[in-house]
Amino acid sequence: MQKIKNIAVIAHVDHGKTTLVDELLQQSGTFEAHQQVEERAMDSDAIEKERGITILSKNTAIVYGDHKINIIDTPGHADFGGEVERVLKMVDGVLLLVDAQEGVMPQTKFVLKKAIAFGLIPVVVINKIDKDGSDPDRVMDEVFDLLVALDANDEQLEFPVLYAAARDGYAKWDMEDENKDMTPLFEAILSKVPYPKGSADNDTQAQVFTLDSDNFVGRIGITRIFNGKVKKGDEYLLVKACGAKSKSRISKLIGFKGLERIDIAEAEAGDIVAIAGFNDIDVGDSICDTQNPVALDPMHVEEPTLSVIMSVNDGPLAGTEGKHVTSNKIRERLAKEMETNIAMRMEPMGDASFKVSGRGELQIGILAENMRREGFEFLLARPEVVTKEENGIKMEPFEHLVVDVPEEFQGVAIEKLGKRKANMTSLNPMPDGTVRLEFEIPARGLIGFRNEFLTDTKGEGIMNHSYLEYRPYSGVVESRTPGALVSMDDGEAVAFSIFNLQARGVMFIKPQDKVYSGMVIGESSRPGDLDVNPLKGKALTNMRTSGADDAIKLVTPRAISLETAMEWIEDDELIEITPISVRIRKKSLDPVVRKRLARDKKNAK
Ligand SMILES: Nc1nc2c(ncn2[C@@H]2O[C@H](COP(=O)(O)OP(=O)(O)OP(=O)(O)O)[C@@H](O)[C@H]2O)c(=O)[nH]1
Ligand SMILES: [Mg+2]
Repeated sequence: MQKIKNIAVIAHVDHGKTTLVDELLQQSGTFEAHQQVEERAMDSDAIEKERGITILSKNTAIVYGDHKINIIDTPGHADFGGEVERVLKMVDGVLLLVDAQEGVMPQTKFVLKKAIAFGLIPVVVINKIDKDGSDPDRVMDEVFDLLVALDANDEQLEFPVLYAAARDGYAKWDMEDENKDMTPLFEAILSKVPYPKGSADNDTQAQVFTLDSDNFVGRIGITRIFNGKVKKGDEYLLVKACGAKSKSRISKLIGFKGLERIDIAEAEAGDIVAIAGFNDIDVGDSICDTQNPVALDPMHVEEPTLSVIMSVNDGPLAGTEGKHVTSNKIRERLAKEMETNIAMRMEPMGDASFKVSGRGELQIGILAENMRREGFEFLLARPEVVTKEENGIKMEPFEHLVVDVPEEFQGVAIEKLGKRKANMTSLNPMPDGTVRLEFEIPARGLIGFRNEFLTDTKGEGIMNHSYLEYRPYSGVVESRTPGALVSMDDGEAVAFSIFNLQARGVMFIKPQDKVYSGMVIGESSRPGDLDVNPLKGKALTNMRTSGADDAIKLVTPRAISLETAMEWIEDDELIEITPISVRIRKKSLDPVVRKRLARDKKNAK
C-alpha cells in the first residue's frame, strides 16, 4: 500500500496559502526541470488570477521521498468558508498559516474552529516572518490562546509550530535556525499528520468533495477514498444525500500529480482521485460497493447568511447588451451553480425572479461576475441577511469584525460602528502605531459599511470579518444617508448637463453614456432622491464665448463596479448587470409611482 498523507492548507485571506503550495510543488521536485510554472499556480481560474485570491478549493499531489502528499489549497476569504468546511472532512491534517505580523484574524478563527471540531491537529505555520513588523512570538501566543478558547484537547494544544517565509521558500522549526528550504515543513507533514484510517481490504466507500467536468467524459467527481478500492471499468453504487441510489461503471479514473492529471487504472483507500462515469454525481455523494453499500454521512456546511433577489432585466435597455436574458436561462445557470456550490442556495420566487443565498456579498458578486462574463444580463436587488426563527424569537447572523486603523481614526470607527449596532470586544494598540479593534456586529450592519469606512479612514483602515453565529434580532440599523440623483429622461448623457450636475453630488456617468428615466446617475450630496436631467444641452443663446465647451471641466465619475453597487444601493433600487455595463436604477422607473412610494414610506415612519 502506498504511503499517503492528506492535508488542507487553511488560513485567513492572503496569509500565503497558495504561495506555500507553490513552494511545496517546486521543492518536492514535482515539476520537471524545464516546466514553466506561474506564480500561485493553483489559482487557475480567471477571476482568481485577476484578483489574486483563491475562490475554489483545489487539490494537487506531490511525491516526497516514499510518500504521496495530497494537498488541498483552500480560499481564505470569509465568503468562501463553505469551501473550507467541505474540504476538512477529506483530510487527516491541516497546515494552519498565520501571518507573522497580522496575527490571528477572523477567518483564522473560523477555519481553526472547524478543524478542531473535526479532531484535526493543526501544524501551525507562522508565515511571512520576513515582513517588517513581524512578531512571531506574539502571533504564537495568539494561536495558543485561540486554541484554548476553542476548547482544543490536550493533544491539539501540543500542536507543532514552524516559522516560514513561503514566498522566499523556507520554513524552520526555530527562529534561530538558518533560512534554508522547505525540508522542515515536509518533515512536519510526514511526522505530525496521521496516516489515513480505513483499509483497502474493506468494502469501497468514497465521497465526492468537488465537481469538475471534461468535454469527453462529462461530469467528474473529485473523491476521497475512505475504504476499499476503486477500479476503472468496475461497477459501483452512487448514493446521493437524499438517499437515491444508482449503479454505474467508472469510465475514467484520474490521478493527480502536480498540476497534471493522469489516467490511472485503480486507486485505494486513503487517496484522492477524480472519477468519471456517473452522470448525476454531486458534491457530498458517496460511491460504494454494490453488494454491501454503506454510505458516508452527507456533508454538513453552515447555512447561507445573505441573500439577494436576482431577476430578469425589464429596463428600457434590456436585451441590448446581453446574450442570455430570459428567466429560463437564468434559472438553468443558477441551478448548475448550486450543484457544485454547496454553500449556496437558490429559490425561484415567481415573476421571473430568484432568491440566491450565500455567505456574503463577495460570493454572490463573484457568481454575478461569472454570469455576466458568460453573456448574462439580469437585475440584482440589495443584499439582505437571512433571518430565522428559533423558539419564536427572530434571529439574525452576527459577524466577528476586526478593524485595524491608525490611532487618529479610532474614534470615528467606533462611532460609526456603534450606529450599526456593533459591540466592541477588545481594543489593542499594535506595535506599528495602529489600533486593532474587535467587534461583534449584526451582518446587516456591515452591508455597505466598507465604502464608508474607507472614506472615514482616508483609505488607511483595514477591515476583516467572518461569520460568528445567529443571535436575536437587534433592531433598526442605520443605512446610506445620501440620496440618489435620478435621470428623468431617456437618451445619451450630455457633457454640459453633467457639468452642471456636478455641483449636486458625485456623478456615476460620463458623456454619451446611455441613461433612462429612473436610472441612478449619481449620489446626491444631500439626503433624499433628486430627479435631474442629464440630457439638457446648453442653450444656444446667451453664451459668452464660442470656446466655452473647452472650458467644461468634468470630474472623473465614480466607477460603479458590481461590488460597489451592491454596497451602495437601497431597498428601492436595483443593479442592472450586463456583459458590458453595471448600472443602478430605481425599482420603479415611473417618477409618479416613486413619489407616491416615498410619501407612503415617510408617512409610515
Ligand atoms: N512578505 C511575504 N509575503 C508573502 C509570503 N508568502 C506570501 N506572500 C504574499 O502574500 C500575498 C498573498 O499570497 P497568497 O498565496 O495568494 O495568499 P492566500 O492565503 O492563498 O490568499 P487567499 O487564497 O486569497 O486566501 C501575495 O502577494 C504573496 O506574494 C511571505 O512569506 N512573505
Ligand atoms: Mg490562495
